[in-house]
Amino acid sequence: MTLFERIVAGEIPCNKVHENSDFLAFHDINPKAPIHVLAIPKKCARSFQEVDPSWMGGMTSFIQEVARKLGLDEAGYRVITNIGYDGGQEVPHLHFHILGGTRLAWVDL
Ligand code: DGP
Repeated sequence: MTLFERIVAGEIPCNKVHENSDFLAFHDINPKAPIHVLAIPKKCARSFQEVDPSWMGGMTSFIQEVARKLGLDEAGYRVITNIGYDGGQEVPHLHFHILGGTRLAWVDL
């Protein structure tokens, strides 16, 4: 079971932002911006590379709802998904970082 599956199951607590039958959003434990929320599918895919594309419509709508709920939709925000080792992915359960609350700098390489 992945860490995020354990959060979905309620075994590990989270600071929940939004939820429906397929997706969950909660605050990141180690925020990199004033607002840093993770949006995940409850059914695990390891990463964006492995997700069934038919899930992405629902995932997109869910992220838009989360952004509206957080009040980010007008000012703007950033969505990032890290994929695999070179992508810096630590938790092998597809998740989208939703970052905002300030003017974000572009990433340093
Ligand atoms: P990534 O590097 O893309 O796999 O991002 C994993 C994120 O998950 C990272 O920003 C920190 C966050 N995280 C790790 N463990 C926990 C946890 O137990 N609770 C919460 N809320 N976030 C976690």
